Amino acid sequence: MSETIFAKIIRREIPANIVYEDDLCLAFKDVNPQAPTHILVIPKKPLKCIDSGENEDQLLLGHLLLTVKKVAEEAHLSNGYRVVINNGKDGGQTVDHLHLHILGDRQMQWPPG
Ligand code: DGP
Repeated sequence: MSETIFAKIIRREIPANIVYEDDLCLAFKDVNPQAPTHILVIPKKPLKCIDSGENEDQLLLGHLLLTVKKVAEEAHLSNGYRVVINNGKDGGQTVDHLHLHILGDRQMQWPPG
Protein backbone atom coordinates (compact mmCIF):
# COMPACT_ATOMS: atom_id res chain seq x y z
CA MET A 1 0.00 0.00 0.00
CA SER A 2 1.37 3.42 -0.88
CA GLU A 3 1.90 6.06 1.79
CA THR A 4 -1.08 8.24 2.75
CA ILE A 5 -1.57 11.44 4.67
CA PHE A 6 -3.05 9.38 7.53
CA ALA A 7 0.21 7.45 7.93
CA LYS A 8 1.92 10.81 8.40
CA ILE A 9 -0.67 11.79 11.02
CA ILE A 10 -0.04 8.52 12.91
CA ARG A 11 3.70 9.30 12.93
CA ARG A 12 3.01 12.93 13.96
CA GLU A 13 4.74 14.18 10.82
CA ILE A 14 1.79 16.44 10.09
CA PRO A 15 -0.49 17.97 12.71
CA ALA A 16 -4.00 16.78 13.52
CA ASN A 17 -6.46 17.41 16.31
CA ILE A 18 -6.13 13.99 17.96
CA VAL A 19 -8.93 13.10 20.38
CA TYR A 20 -8.08 9.45 21.18
CA GLU A 21 -5.19 7.02 20.76
CA ASP A 22 -4.34 3.48 21.83
CA ASP A 23 -2.03 0.73 20.59
CA LEU A 24 -4.26 -0.15 17.64
CA CYS A 25 -5.92 3.04 16.50
CA LEU A 26 -6.10 6.81 16.41
CA ALA A 27 -9.04 9.24 16.31
CA PHE A 28 -8.78 12.82 15.11
CA LYS A 29 -11.03 15.62 13.86
CA ASP A 30 -11.75 15.69 10.15
CA VAL A 31 -10.10 18.67 8.44
CA ASN A 32 -13.21 19.20 6.28
CA PRO A 33 -16.09 18.61 8.70
CA GLN A 34 -19.50 17.63 7.31
CA ALA A 35 -21.22 18.03 10.67
CA PRO A 36 -20.55 20.08 13.82
CA THR A 37 -18.76 17.00 15.17
CA HIS A 38 -16.80 15.01 12.58
CA ILE A 39 -14.13 12.62 13.83
CA LEU A 40 -12.18 9.93 11.96
CA VAL A 41 -11.15 6.65 13.59
CA ILE A 42 -8.30 4.86 11.82
CA PRO A 43 -6.29 1.70 12.47
CA LYS A 44 -2.55 2.16 12.89
CA LYS A 45 -2.17 -0.88 10.64
CA PRO A 46 -2.23 0.49 7.08
CA LEU A 47 -5.33 -1.28 5.79
CA LYS A 48 -6.43 0.39 2.57
CA CYS A 49 -10.17 -0.10 2.98
CA ILE A 50 -12.79 -2.50 4.31
CA ASP A 51 -12.19 -4.72 1.27
CA SER A 52 -8.58 -5.13 2.44
CA GLY A 53 -9.65 -6.68 5.74
CA GLU A 54 -8.80 -10.36 6.25
CA ASN A 55 -9.83 -12.89 8.89
CA GLU A 56 -6.71 -11.99 10.86
CA ASP A 57 -8.11 -8.43 11.17
CA GLN A 58 -11.28 -9.53 12.94
CA LEU A 59 -10.22 -8.28 16.37
CA LEU A 60 -8.88 -5.02 14.94
CA LEU A 61 -12.09 -4.30 13.01
CA GLY A 62 -14.18 -4.99 16.12
CA HIS A 63 -11.87 -2.76 18.13
CA LEU A 64 -12.46 0.09 15.68
CA LEU A 65 -16.23 -0.12 16.23
CA LEU A 66 -15.85 -0.17 20.01
CA THR A 67 -13.52 2.82 19.68
CA VAL A 68 -16.22 4.64 17.71
CA LYS A 69 -18.55 4.08 20.68
CA LYS A 70 -15.93 5.34 23.15
CA VAL A 71 -15.07 8.42 21.10
CA ALA A 72 -18.76 9.23 20.55
CA GLU A 73 -19.36 9.02 24.31
CA GLU A 74 -16.41 11.31 24.98
CA ALA A 75 -17.78 13.75 22.36
CA HIS A 76 -21.17 13.71 24.20
CA LEU A 77 -23.08 12.48 21.15
CA SER A 78 -25.86 11.14 23.37
CA ASN A 79 -28.58 12.06 20.84
CA GLY A 80 -27.05 9.69 18.31
CA TYR A 81 -24.61 9.93 15.46
CA ARG A 82 -23.78 8.40 12.11
CA VAL A 83 -20.86 6.08 11.34
CA VAL A 84 -19.72 6.01 7.70
CA ILE A 85 -17.10 3.90 5.96
CA ASN A 86 -16.54 4.89 2.34
CA ASN A 87 -15.07 2.00 0.35
CA GLY A 88 -13.46 2.49 -3.04
CA LYS A 89 -14.33 4.86 -5.87
CA ASP A 90 -18.10 4.47 -5.94
CA GLY A 91 -18.13 4.62 -2.15
CA GLY A 92 -16.52 8.05 -2.32
CA GLN A 93 -13.28 7.03 -0.62
CA THR A 94 -10.56 9.65 -1.17
CA VAL A 95 -7.87 8.56 1.31
CA ASP A 96 -6.60 4.99 0.88
CA HIS A 97 -6.24 4.22 4.58
CA LEU A 98 -9.32 2.69 6.23
CA HIS A 99 -11.22 5.26 8.28
CA LEU A 100 -14.55 5.37 10.09
CA HIS A 101 -16.32 8.72 10.02
CA ILE A 102 -18.26 9.71 13.15
CA LEU A 103 -20.73 12.48 12.31
CA GLY A 104 -22.82 14.13 14.98
CA ASP A 105 -24.45 17.16 16.56
CA ARG A 106 -26.93 17.56 13.72
CA GLN A 107 -29.91 15.59 12.35
CA MET A 108 -28.74 13.20 9.62
CA GLN A 109 -30.79 12.57 6.49
CA TRP A 110 -31.52 9.39 4.56
CA PRO A 111 -30.77 8.40 1.84
CA PRO A 112 -27.18 9.70 1.88
CA GLY A 113 -25.91 11.53 -1.18
P1 DGP B 1 -13.17 9.72 2.53
O1 DGP B 1 -13.90 10.53 1.49
O2 DGP B 1 -14.10 8.74 3.21
O3 DGP B 1 -11.92 9.08 2.00
O4 DGP B 1 -12.78 10.76 3.65
C1 DGP B 1 -11.50 11.27 3.84
C2 DGP B 1 -11.62 12.33 4.90
O5 DGP B 1 -10.32 12.66 5.34
C3 DGP B 1 -12.27 13.62 4.41
O6 DGP B 1 -13.47 13.82 5.13
C4 DGP B 1 -11.26 14.69 4.72
C5 DGP B 1 -10.30 14.02 5.66
N1 DGP B 1 -8.92 14.44 5.51
C6 DGP B 1 -8.17 14.39 4.37
N2 DGP B 1 -6.94 14.85 4.60
C7 DGP B 1 -6.89 15.16 5.92
C8 DGP B 1 -5.86 15.68 6.77
O7 DGP B 1 -4.73 15.96 6.36
N3 DGP B 1 -6.19 15.89 8.08
C9 DGP B 1 -7.43 15.59 8.57
N4 DGP B 1 -7.64 15.84 9.87
N5 DGP B 1 -8.42 15.10 7.80
C10 DGP B 1 -8.14 14.89 6.50
